[in-house]
Amino acid sequence: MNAIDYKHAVVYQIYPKSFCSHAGHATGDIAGILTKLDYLSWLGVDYLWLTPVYASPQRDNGYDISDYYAIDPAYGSMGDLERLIAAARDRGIGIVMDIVVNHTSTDHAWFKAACESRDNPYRDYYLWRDQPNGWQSKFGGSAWHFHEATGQYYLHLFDKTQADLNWRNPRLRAAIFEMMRFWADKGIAGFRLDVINLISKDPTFADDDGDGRSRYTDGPAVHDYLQAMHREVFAGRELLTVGEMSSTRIDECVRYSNPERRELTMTFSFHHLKVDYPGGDKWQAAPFDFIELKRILSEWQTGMHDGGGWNALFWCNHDQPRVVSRFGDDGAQRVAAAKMLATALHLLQGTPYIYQGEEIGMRNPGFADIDSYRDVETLNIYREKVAAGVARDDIMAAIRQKSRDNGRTPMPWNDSLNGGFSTGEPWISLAPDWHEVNVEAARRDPDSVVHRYRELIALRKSLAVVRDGRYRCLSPDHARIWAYTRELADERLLVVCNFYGSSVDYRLTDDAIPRGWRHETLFGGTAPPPLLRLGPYEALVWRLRPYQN
Ligand code: TEU
Repeated sequence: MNAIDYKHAVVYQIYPKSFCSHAGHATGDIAGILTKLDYLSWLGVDYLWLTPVYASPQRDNGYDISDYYAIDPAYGSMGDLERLIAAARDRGIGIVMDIVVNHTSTDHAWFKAACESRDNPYRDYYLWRDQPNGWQSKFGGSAWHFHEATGQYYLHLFDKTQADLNWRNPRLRAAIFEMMRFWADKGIAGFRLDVINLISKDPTFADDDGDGRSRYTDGPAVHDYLQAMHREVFAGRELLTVGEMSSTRIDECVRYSNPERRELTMTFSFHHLKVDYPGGDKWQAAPFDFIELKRILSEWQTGMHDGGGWNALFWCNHDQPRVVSRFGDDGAQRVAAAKMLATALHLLQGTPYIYQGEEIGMRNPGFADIDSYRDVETLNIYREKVAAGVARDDIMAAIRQKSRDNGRTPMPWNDSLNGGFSTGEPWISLAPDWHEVNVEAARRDPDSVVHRYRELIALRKSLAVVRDGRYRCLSPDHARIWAYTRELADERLLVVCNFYGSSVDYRLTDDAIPRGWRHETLFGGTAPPPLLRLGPYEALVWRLRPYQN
């Protein structure tokens, strides 16, 4: 496959810390990833996105980079990474590096120099003020931290050990572009850009009537910076570039990803993953709003298609709970629910991302005790809520449902010690069901979730309508069914998904299947239209074509 052929591609996300430890350590390593390339190639994915493996004090699991040019020794060496790039390339798989340029670790040499004095040449690589404003950190508390020795506050939109960079400084921009060229020249196939739509802050640092996000989200110069990055790094190279966009809008994502604008290839947005945040509050246990989920995904499908943008499609990543627990059923109907969720997502327009373990239907681990959690965001929020007097049971119910650690438990490969993740004691416990839910067991069972993922990946490559068809929602108001079509001139897909655990009858609308067209069943039951009976968590997919074809 042509490396930049992203419309046919499927990306697999690896969280190296929890993927596979070759060395038998607490955390995974690059050598461990190398041992799993044959599995990933069997699955059929085109790219592997590695979350950050650079040198880091690991306060935010690598999203706090202290040296962009070095591999963290816990993951291996630069030689290991070069071997991975080459071995993946031999299998037609590209490596996508995660680049974090909104902030660095406070252990980075630039920040240390910036702290030496107010007139140090690196001072202006970061954002300093005499007084904090009202902006809040996304990990809780004020976004400003006082630096005693120089008597000013620095901005940190995330943890206080993650200092925000000053993109208005042309020297900083040049240093970032140079670093990115270094990685591109190593032969990687793309970049995933962490919170890239937060890099341009309102230079007046004015407050808004919330936590400040409207002053730095999709900020004033962000498109200029990305066009500069394109000119300086991406132009003339075949790279998949995906931007992580926090609290963004469709029109902004069209700008980021429409090829004519020369910014990025595609964007991640998160609105569909806030449908279980009641009143916008993540830290309350709550069921998800199914109608809202459909509404948001439908709006993004149509808006991005019409604007010539391109969506990155995903249910899971290292910051999110497991989708089968979240929007499906992690009890008796786990397998059906996981297959249905995969089918609903992979037949949309965009580039699907599979997060490690999603393809075997991994569940949230359900850790009941705060000592089982490792994530900085989870631990901060726990402290904050306890201090505010919230009952521990209420906090723990929310953490069990929402913590980022739900997605970070080690990958279970087989039924041996620690699920084959490592012979050493893992840095965080495995989900307790690993004897049952592991890669070996899934591959053995032809009806398991992993085989559905494999089929969906293959389908995307063989059917033009999966890549190019226009999306139309047939059931925006139905309480249990998400039905949609994808439409090209003489080919359609009909996708009907039951998001709940009991059977339901669904009557197709008259225009779902054009008169004189026939249907071929790709997945699910064979009931004749227009009255369809869907089993619990069933996904039914028909390919529709005119009779004469
Ligand atoms: O995430 C950005 C982000 O907005 C989410 O972390 C979100 O705010 C968080 O999950 C709250 O639920 C990226 C990375 O994916 C994440 O792992 C990093 O912690 C963060 O940036 C900072 O680099």
